[in-house]
Amino acid sequence: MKIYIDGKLCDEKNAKISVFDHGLLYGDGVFEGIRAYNGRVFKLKEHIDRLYCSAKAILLTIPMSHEQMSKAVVDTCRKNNLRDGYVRLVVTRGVGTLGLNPNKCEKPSVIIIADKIQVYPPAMYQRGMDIVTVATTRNLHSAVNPAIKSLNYLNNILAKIEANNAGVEEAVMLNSEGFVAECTADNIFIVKGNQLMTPPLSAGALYGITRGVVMELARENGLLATEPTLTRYDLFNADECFLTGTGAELIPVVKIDGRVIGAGKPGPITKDLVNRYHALTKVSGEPIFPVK
Ligand code: PXG
Repeated sequence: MKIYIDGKLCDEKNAKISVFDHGLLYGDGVFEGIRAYNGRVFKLKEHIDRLYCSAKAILLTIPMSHEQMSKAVVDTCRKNNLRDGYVRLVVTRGVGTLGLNPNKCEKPSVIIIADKIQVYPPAMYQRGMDIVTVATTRNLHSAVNPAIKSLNYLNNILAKIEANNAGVEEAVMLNSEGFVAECTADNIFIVKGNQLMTPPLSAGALYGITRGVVMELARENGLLATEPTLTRYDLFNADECFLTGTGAELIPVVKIDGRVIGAGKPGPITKDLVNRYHALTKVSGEPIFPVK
């Protein structure tokens, strides 16, 4: 595997960064997780735009244009002969001194890894997933804003550990007011009647790219897709529930905190959206290989 680091492609064993990089020392940086399907990078523009928004929010100037970044992602996929896989795009504050002042960092580093991903076992997509609400709340907007996809994922990792300790794979995170925000690496949706609902960004949800695609697919299909504030009560009494994320795609949820959701199996609206999502991933996206 070849890894892109600051304009150069290195062998995996030589793909190293400095121990003085503030991405390591302080989690000072931003990232994106992107998928490639059928020789195309899915929703590349949306991911690149979000990366630059995250960077702007932490006053990090990425030393490349949006176009150069998009090209670097596509080129890295092509050089790795990746048709279906996962791209991790990381921008760190760069090498600095021991002291957290970001002004002491010379230049941000850009890293692109094009690999494979398997977030959840395949059977879980068929059966549906059990999740639990955890005690660790989503970051406050006044602290590290939850809209920033920063290298500082410790809050989410703590929530993930709580989920693991409870014997499940994902955690529902509430915000500090007790409203549902999202999961540790996925947005959450419920279906009630012909309405699809997901927490608003103001509740502490990440502006998920998959979330946006699913809202669009739902509306195209005549569903009402809204973003109300949701409580655990709303989750427990939903007809259907599923999670969305670049890594997870769409995964049905059948139990939350011991409460069976709907019929206790993946619901018809969820299944339909899963099919529509997969169909879209196959035909849309930035081509990795020259189109003949
Ligand atoms: N919330 C959080 C906190 C996330 O990190 C999502 C929601 C879903 O957003 P997208 O844009 O992907 O629909 C994420 C995304 C991984 C991995 O390494 C994590 C994400 C994406 C891809 C891979 O587990 N998180």
